[in-house]
Amino acid sequence: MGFAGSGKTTVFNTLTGLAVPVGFGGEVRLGTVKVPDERIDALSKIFKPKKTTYAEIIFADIPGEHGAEKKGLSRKALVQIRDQEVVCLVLRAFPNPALETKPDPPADLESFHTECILSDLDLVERRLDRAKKDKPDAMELAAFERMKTTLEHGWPLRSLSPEALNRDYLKGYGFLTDRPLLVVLNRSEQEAAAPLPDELTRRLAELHAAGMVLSASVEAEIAAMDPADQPAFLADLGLAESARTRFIRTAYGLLDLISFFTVGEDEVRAWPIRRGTRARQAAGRIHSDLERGFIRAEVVPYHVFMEYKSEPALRDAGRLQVEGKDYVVADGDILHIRFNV
Ligand SMILES: Nc1nc2c(ncn2[C@@H]2O[C@H](COP(=O)(O)OP(=O)(O)OP(=O)(O)O)[C@@H](O)[C@H]2O)c(=O)[nH]1
Ligand SMILES: [Mg+2]
Repeated sequence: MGFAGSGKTTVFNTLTGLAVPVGFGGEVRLGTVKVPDERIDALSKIFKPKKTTYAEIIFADIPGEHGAEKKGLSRKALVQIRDQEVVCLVLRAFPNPALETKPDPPADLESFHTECILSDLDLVERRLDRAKKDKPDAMELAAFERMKTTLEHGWPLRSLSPEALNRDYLKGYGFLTDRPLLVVLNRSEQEAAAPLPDELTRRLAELHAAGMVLSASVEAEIAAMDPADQPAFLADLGLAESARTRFIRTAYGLLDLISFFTVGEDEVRAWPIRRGTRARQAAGRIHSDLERGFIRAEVVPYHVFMEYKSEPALRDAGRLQVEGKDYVVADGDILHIRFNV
């Protein structure tokens, strides 16, 4: 997401390695990126499966609103965000000759935030108005009143902890300020490696958002090169890692994601989940039947598996952990779900 000409499509190209034409407008585009994982590479070497599946991130590039008198987010764009799990806001920090205004990232961040607040407030107020007629659940009403006060103070809904706000009442609404927010500061090439300014870092902390810096046009060119050539070009910019690698790490940190693995001759696969997910819910990521008919999980931490390198060897050594539905899955766990439906 972002205002017109902030470099969204260029950022999209940088992250996906695609070469969608930049310049104004266009349609919504999707691009998929595999999340590299050396553990999946190693497991794949051992199992030689028919299929190796990495975790994926699907990016949607949503065009900005052009020609409008004052800049803003289009209705279409706002509707689009509702479908996304995470919002990535691109802030322009480079001079764009096609635009009259000078770059002002902090101001753009505030306008974006304000639009999202107003849009959410509108939904909340409409619900509260309706509540005057229908017979509302007192707890639901309290949740919406709480949301109203929060938004009126200019605070995003994501700042409310699960204890402070029961999100069961929010299902089907798609509140914009409840989405995790990752802000990308899109800079000129000369500043590609400079850290995020303190002012922005502080504001992002208040908004419960994560941030990162990139220089989209030059990094998009690098992303389109042969992977072997990329490190040298990145080093010239003063960067140790590609924008994609930095983005994935920031997004995983923001969402507190970890991966568990499933292995076998058919497929070796990574499954991203939120930290704290229990075995039964994790099984549901694979298939709803596995969640419904969950019996137990056989668990082997990745580093333990790599000591023995085969399931029979692990079994003989008594290193297969058997866990129930409430087991909290750890990063790198290899799971085998026993189920019955
Ligand atoms: N110098 C410089 N130019 C950039 C950078 N990122 C994007 N641009 C240029 O800015 C212009 C707009 O970039 P786009 O990626 O099309 O911007 P957008 O946000 O997708 O635009 P809309 O979808 O029309 O809102 C293009 O001419 C880009 O080449 C950057 O990091 N540095
Ligand atoms: Mg675009």
